[in-house]
Amino acid sequence: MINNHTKTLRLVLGDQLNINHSWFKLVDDSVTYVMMEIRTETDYALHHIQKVTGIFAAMQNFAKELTLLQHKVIYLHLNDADNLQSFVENCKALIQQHHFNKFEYLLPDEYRVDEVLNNFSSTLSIPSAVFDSEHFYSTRYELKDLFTGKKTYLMETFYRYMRKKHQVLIIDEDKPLNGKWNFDEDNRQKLPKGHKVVTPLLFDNDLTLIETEIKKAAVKTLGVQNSKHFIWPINRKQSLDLLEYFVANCLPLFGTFQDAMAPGEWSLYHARLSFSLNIKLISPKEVVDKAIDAYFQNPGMIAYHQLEGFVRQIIGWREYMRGIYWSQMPEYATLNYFEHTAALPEWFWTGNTKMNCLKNAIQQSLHFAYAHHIQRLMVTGNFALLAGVHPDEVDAWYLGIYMDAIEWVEITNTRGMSQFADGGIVATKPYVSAAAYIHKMSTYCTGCYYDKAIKVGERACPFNSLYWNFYHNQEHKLSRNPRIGMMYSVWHKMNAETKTAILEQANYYLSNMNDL
Ligand code: FAD
Ligand code: DLZ
Ligand code: SF4
Repeated sequence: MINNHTKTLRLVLGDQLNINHSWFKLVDDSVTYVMMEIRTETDYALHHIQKVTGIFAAMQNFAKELTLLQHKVIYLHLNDADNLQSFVENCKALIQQHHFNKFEYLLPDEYRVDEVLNNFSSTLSIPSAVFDSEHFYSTRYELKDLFTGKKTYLMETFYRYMRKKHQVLIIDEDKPLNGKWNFDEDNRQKLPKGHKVVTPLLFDNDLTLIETEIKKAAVKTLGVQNSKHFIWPINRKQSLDLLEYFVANCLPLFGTFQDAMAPGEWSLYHARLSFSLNIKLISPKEVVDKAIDAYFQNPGMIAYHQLEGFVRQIIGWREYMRGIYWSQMPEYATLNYFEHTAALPEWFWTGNTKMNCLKNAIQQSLHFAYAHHIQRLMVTGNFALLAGVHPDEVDAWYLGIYMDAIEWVEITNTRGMSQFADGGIVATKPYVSAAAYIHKMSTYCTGCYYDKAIKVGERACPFNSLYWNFYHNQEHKLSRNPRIGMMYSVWHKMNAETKTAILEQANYYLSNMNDL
């Protein structure tokens, strides 16, 4: 029964746009929802302009949807005169003005905001309550509990646990469908010459008014956009359309070309659903169920390894990263295993480098606020690690530049998987490579100023010397890693002259990083 004397203020954050949440099932006159565009959120990172515009658009659409459903909504726009520009100050003021006698919010995904709202509610003189966001498969601390007492947090262990627990692609209660948990060996090919990649589904949203407001407020952003034809999904319908398009057009080749890279091809067979997922316009379960339905409804069209690889990204990697985040924060944000100190090269902000792989990955990121996983891991991330960049700098870049960058999933991927700054919690070895890997998976090296095949000399690919320089410098930390031992035997077998030349070349590049 609804208590008429209660007047509740419920806060909905910009990444909590889950219309299927139980909060919204019942219209309750005693409840008012508040959503706010605020400077603490626009300014905690230097965000891509498309990310700020897209989040505001999605928030505004969500508020409209709630209003249409007859919910009471207060929406504070960025330039509203009464907007105090912080969650706490706005909520405080609203509670006072409207005499709310209860405050409720949904569990934030970010440690920073969690702390703020926790402190706020504990100092309030009115009762408060916090609710689950009803989005993820797992709870905040489920991974931590699963690995209690264990030294390592293997993703594969977590993935199998999740498959069994949620009965996803499982037979006889606990056995993987088709006999194996992981079919990755069938995935990951280079794009064949002449292969025509599927055209990405782009939306055509006119967000010029939102862009004008962001500019009026002089919010500092990076990257570019065409706000008259904004390409990302900004509501649930568009997110579902993108999901539909993905399963019909991209899933059949998702795994095959998951790690492929080519100039001009910015999304290949990737889903580009991470933005919709991370702001909760759609749920991971909807995405997984849709992909599985497509597989069973179109026998022969989607091979099992494509489906399994995709499902693993969502119920494996995505949930795993969230679990790692909540098991390790706040210390995680301070980890710097290799004690790296260098600054990010200036061209990370422009893409103006002669290194073709980096130029492509960075320029497309500035253009689309998107790069796929292997571009993030094996091009930009690989370079930052080999160049000894401080993980704070690397994190700040990744937290700003991508549409999907929210700290819980950004920092675990960046500081953990990509920079190995956690010393091996997420990854079992650093993801570094020389030019050979980039050439194996891409066509970037053809037409590059640098020569992929040489380690030393004016045109030597910087990855080649930086790679050995990194292993050489970190031998005391890495040589006992059983997955790396082989590399050290190769390094030790090189003659002293060659080694010196490689290290000199690397040092030259490191001293002239902005000119590469
Ligand atoms: P697809 O390749 O189509 O994969 C499908 C879905 O699987 C994604 O939408 C995503 O929800 C999930 N997924 C795949 N890989 C991962 C992963 N490693 N961790 C978590 N979820 C995953 N992802 C973010 O959502 N936000 C980030 O800020 C982010 N930062 C990253 C930084 C680095 C250095 C690296 C290496 C990876 C990062 N990722 C991040 C993970 C991954 O690159 C993106 O999720 C993916 O590129 C999003 O594009 P997509 O939707 O086309 O993904
Ligand atoms: C990323 C972002 C931006 C740029 N702006 C807002 C905002 O003005 N209001 C808001 O509620 N959320 C915004 N977000 C997403 C938040 O950063 C996200 O909701 C919090 O980090 C909680 O995880
Ligand atoms: Fe990148 Fe080196 Fe290949 Fe050039 S040669 S594209 S820098 S890996």
